Amino acid sequence: MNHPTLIAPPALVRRAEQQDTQAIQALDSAHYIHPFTDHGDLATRGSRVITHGEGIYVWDSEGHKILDAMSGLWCVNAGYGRKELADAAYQQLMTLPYYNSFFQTTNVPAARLAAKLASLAPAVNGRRFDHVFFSSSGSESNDTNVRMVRRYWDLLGQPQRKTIISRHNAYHGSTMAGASLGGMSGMHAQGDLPIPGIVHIDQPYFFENGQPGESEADFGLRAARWLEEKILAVGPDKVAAFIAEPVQGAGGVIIPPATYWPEIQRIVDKYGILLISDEVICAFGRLGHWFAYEKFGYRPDLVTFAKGVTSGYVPLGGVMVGDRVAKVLIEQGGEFNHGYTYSGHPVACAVALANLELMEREDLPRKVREDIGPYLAQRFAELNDHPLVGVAETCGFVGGLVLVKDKASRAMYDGDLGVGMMCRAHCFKNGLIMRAVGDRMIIAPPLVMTRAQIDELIGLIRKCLDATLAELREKGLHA
Ligand code: PXG
Repeated sequence: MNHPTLIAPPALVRRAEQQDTQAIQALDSAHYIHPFTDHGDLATRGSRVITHGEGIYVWDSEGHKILDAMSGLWCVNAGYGRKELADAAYQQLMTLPYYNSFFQTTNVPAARLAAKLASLAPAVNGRRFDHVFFSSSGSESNDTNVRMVRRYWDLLGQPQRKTIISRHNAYHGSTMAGASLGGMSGMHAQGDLPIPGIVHIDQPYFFENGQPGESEADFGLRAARWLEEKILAVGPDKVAAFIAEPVQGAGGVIIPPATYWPEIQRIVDKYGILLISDEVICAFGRLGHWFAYEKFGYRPDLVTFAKGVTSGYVPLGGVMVGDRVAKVLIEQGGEFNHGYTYSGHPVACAVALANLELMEREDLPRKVREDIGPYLAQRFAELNDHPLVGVAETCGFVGGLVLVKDKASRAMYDGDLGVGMMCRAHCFKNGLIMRAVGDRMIIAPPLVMTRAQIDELIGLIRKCLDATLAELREKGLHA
């Protein structure tokens, strides 16, 4: 890589590699409750212990080098081992490790970062994003959105506007509000969710929901109009907001047809409801822009962010608050009874500032938009010739491909067979991290990838698809 990197100091790396994998796995299994994990299953398999990273690669405690095509969990946009991010954290820790922003106080990095983010968020139709609310995660940010949206309508004398419309298979976090806004049925089934006042429409997934003979463009319009139908069903005077990811990430990289977002914009405008763009995955260069609404040309009122703002080096999230909401909250709102201990955490904000400077200097959003994004698109699309692939497509630096039983009819495998998980196991075995969402295999690589590394990635994916196909044939499950 041609940028300065900080690999964990060699002595530390050696120490980590000398750790007895089994001893760590035993501690892990005995004491650590992992997110979204079946612990019975984990105990029998044991955790993979990741010890260090550099550039687009991570290493495990057995010394395996793995190409991380998921940027950790969609967040390590600047790649691993960036010394200046570690330096920024160290400097800030030594200067002021913590102070709150509650009682008429602020701190230097938080104020600077708010201004920086405001300068990066493009105005749309004269509406600006001059204000930012900070949290520590995407989930907290979406909880903030629910509170802020309801407060906004209360202040405007329309307290009956409480309902927020979201989409099935969306992911908006794991707190009570986040999981309710999300459309994951598995999450709703645990804990009596969604909470009241949150309803869902279907996702714009052409591969699955397009009708025979229907063009993708027509499907995009039809899918957007589900929003209008839901607004009318709930009652237009009761709807507060619509929330959506520009491209659904955790749902399996569902890229909406080009007609979808303009029609959504028309509908939210027609009924005057707020639009929340959840860009926890899609912002900070991921789709080739600082913010993804810019790519699709719509005009959100609130933008959720997290992950890539610090490249995941430390936790930070927040909400970009557009003029429409900020004006009401600030001019008419009095005290907004909401906030977190770590809102505007100085270390997180200092790392975010360093990360955004790094991304600006290396011109990563433009690189994704004009260089490595189109190259990834071209190389990833070549996988469409593989017998297991129903469709392979990317948007900026996210991509997804569907594993199918029959290419011609696009028939899917029985979900219980776990073909996606089978493929994921082959990826791990071959030094590649790719995620399986059902039978969709997805990627979101670090934005610092070179073209040669994209070639390496595509070679690895093909190898893993071949291995999956061979296993399916061995088991008599593929012709
Ligand atoms: N919104 C979106 C769009 C997200 O992708 C969140 C909110 C919540 O962020 P926090 O920081 O609270 O986790 C996310 C997070 C997956 C996966 O399996 C994706 C996320 C989190 C965990 C797993 O792809 N995205």
